[in-house]
Amino acid sequence: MTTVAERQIGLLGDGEVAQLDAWWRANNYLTIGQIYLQGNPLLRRPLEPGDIKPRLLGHWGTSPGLSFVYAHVSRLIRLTGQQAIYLAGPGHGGPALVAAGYLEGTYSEIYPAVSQDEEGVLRLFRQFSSPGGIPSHVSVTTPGSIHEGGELGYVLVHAFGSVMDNPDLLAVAVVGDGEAETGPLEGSWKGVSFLNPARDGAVLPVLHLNGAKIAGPTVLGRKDPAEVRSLLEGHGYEVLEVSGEDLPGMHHRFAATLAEAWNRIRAIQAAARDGVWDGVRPRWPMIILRSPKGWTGPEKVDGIQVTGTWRSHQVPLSGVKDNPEHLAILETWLRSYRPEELFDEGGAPIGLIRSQAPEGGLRMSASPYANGGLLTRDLDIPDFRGYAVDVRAPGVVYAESTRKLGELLRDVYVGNPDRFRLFCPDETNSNRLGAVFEVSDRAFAERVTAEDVAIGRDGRVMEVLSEHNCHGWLEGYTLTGRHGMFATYEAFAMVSASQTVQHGKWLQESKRLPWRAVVPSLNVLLTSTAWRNDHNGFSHQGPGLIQVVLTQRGDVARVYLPPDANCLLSVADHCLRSRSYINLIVIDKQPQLQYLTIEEAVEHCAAGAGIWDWAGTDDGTADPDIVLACAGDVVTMETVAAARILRERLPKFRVRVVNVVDLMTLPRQKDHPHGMSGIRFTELFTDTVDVVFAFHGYPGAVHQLVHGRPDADRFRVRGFIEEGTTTTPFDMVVRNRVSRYHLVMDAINNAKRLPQGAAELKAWCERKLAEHEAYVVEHLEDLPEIRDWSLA
Ligand SMILES: Cc1ncc(C[n+]2csc(CCOP(=O)(O)OP(=O)(O)O)c2C)c(N)n1
Repeated sequence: MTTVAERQIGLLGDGEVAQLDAWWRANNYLTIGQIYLQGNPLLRRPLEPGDIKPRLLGHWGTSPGLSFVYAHVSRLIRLTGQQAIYLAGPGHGGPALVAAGYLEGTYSEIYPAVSQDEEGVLRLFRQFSSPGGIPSHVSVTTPGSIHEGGELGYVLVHAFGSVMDNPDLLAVAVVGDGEAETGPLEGSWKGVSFLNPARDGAVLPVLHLNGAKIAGPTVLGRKDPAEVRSLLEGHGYEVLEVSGEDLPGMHHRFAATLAEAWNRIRAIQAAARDGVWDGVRPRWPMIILRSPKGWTGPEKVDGIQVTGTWRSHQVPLSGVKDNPEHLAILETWLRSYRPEELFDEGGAPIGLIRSQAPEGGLRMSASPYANGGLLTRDLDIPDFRGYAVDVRAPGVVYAESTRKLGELLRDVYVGNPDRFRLFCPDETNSNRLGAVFEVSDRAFAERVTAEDVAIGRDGRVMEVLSEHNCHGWLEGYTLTGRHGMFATYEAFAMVSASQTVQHGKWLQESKRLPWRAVVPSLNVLLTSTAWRNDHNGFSHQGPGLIQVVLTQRGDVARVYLPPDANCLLSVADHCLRSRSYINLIVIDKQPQLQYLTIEEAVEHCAAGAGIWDWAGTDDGTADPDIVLACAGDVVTMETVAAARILRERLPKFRVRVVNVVDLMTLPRQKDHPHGMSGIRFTELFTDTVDVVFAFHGYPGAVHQLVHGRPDADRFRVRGFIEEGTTTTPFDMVVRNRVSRYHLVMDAINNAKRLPQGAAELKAWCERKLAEHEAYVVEHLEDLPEIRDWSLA
């Protein structure tokens, strides 16, 4: 990287002001053109109503602030060679970022039809916010973006995730003041408490206090500036401020402030990298930019103030096609940027503007960091078979399955010191993944005391009590090409469920764009599940994320419910190697019965679902009397136990046990790429026999999945029906009517052929349930025959 004196970066010569100003004017012009124009793109003649789009869509208000910052960061890159990416928190300022990519040439390189001439400018305008075109937000289609900014609140989490283990990267993250009111954003300032200046890159937050959101003032915009400063200083930042609207004064002041911030970052990093860091968490710089919303736009419209107010948020001039006065204001506004000076005869940006762009991949719109698949290197994963539980017979050995995964992840850490991280809201040990601490501490940049265990500056296990931070950091980490896993309590995955949805949309969209290199999958491990949160009560019982992921498109959504440790290892290995999916893995952390040898597990997981001959009484010669199906560890145990009861007490009753690991094998092939063939479905579930399906999550999910399969109504699904409290493990399955006794009764009630003794067995089940109820109230734990149950 070039060494440039602070004075040189911070001081703008006259030529540089002209250059910055021209670039910014061109960007503003192109932004407004995208919102308004469908013809006459460079105003080579007077504006006419026919030049105006029929539907005026887009956001002007935030855009000039976004492009102002962009212009200055580009200049910094040119002077210093700094690798930087740009994240626009108010992503609704999409046209400004699209315009930036266009002015840097990247847009035309990726989308040649949007050429560097008048025709290309027209295409740029016409495609924006129009059918078959590009969305109004900074989206997957926007070169240089890893952050859509549609659902506000995540700009800093993405920025922090992107710089972890990327020591050369600077992530400039513009935070909207409306966005700053969201819970996730407020929690995300804490990212600095987890950065290591020697090993990680830097985030430069630019809090853009333009004072307004869609329809009113913002909290931070109206607060006493001293309070805002205290708030951010309290988070650990060195706060630099720039305010005003005067030009070129704002250019001078912003350039000086940006230079100060960058030099401060470089000094922090140099100290840490030269080994002279005292270990105290650095006070990273950030910038507060106060500039008017809709800066440089029409001051007043119809006598009402627009610039500097919420009225400039979207389209400050409406009804332009039919309102000659508004048409005239628009023309004056567009001409105020002097387009004839900015674009040459052919319509290409003039050399002065083009020379503002950094070289090649240093252009923020072309940064490989923002197209992370280009930088992805496969994980070095040891053979997962080496971590297997020794299963000599099914249903005999108990083991903590996630502990085995923890051992595998430990060795993934060892093999990939620069490209794998585990993200977890303070539960790594609780989730039995603590083996990772044998090789890495938790990352922590705040004060460490003698009482702390496995916490330190060099740690790379990310623990912060914020599902939003964990999820968002992992997104930023994977979108810049690295791999990871987010492990969380099942119930609280709902805290960040919306992020899961948004990331799924991003992945889905990116598959349509050949220039977007595929990135590693987002792996989410849900553990401490509903069925074993009996000690924590109803608040901790919620398997809702499965439901959420099921609704996502088949090209991105994957849900796995490994029943035991060996299946978990096989599934985890598959997910860690995969690309561009949301992989949801659900398995509890408590000691649980183990069923399959590692080789059987590999085969079972590859098939996604299979008949467990050893569990049932179905000899395969004819259709069984009933199919007992299961997906999920605890309900699998109940199913295997139910099958055992039926075998012992109704030996002539033919029971088939089917276990489903990959939930997405259930839908039809046309509904999901993992869907099993009709022939295979019939082999497992028959076409006519009733299926009692014990499911880990909400029963409706299975009904949704088997929709369209032969006689789907024969699926009787038991699952979590929102019955929960502080109780025993078995009482949880009883309360939700998915216990072994309920399954036996369901099997009897739904079988077409009933052997003798069925009525007596049902009565026996009722007695067992009554016995259970009385026992747990009296002894505060489950019956020994339940607690210690196995197939031994
Ligand atoms: C989570 C979320 N809630 C609501 C919205 C709707 N919305 C879009 S823009 C906006 C105002 C944003 O204000 P600010 O962050 O200050 O951005 P700017 O003023 O720069 O446009 C709102 C509420 C959203 N996009 N995301």
